[in-house]
Amino acid sequence: MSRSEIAAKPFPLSVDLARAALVIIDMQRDFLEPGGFGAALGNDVSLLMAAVEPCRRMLAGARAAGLLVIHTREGHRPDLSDAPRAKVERGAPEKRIGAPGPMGRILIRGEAGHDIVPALAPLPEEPVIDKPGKGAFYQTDLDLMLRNRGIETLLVCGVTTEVCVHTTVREANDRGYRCLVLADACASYFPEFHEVGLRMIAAQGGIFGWVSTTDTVLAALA
Ligand code: C5J
Repeated sequence: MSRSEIAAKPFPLSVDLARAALVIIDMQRDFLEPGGFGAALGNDVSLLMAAVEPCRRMLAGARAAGLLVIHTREGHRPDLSDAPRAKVERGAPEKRIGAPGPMGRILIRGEAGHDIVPALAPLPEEPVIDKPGKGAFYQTDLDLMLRNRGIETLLVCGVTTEVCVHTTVREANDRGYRCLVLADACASYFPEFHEVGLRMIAAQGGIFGWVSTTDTVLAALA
């Protein structure tokens, strides 16, 4: 694979595709599906579901091009030993992490709602990073995996734009990775946060990274 110049904001990014990885953030049933935890909180999950097809196309393109694909999931151990009290003790007690939810205990590993949506199911050889925080680098072996493979650029998509995507991109940027965020393959329950979140990434000459689209990146991978 070769180097490719990918159109992006705030300026085109030159990507060595052999040193690029696709990172799909938290496309979990509880956040996305009607009948899940996100919906139970009163969110319009169709806003998040809109990112599934762009993510699916990006995933297919990355697999076809032989890119490393990494999936992440936000969640905790069943005994909550990895969940800070400050995180657990937030919101109404019946809607807290570990409480019984519509698809099993909320944000607990192994529960149905914690799983990735079927359309984006990881292949056995694709690493899945189970993360206790919003950022995919915090208390995980993601950085080690990326460095072992010589990865320099992350193509980032998933949900939600302003929370786990943003936190991960900020963490990655500080660790020296170039992050190219796929605007249409990210989503938020709050459209205005999605828009502003993307603008924040590309502002000030790309202060955290670059923003492009699924079609643009797929054309570069083809
Ligand atoms: C993610 C969240 N994945 N919003 N989580 O963004 O709590």
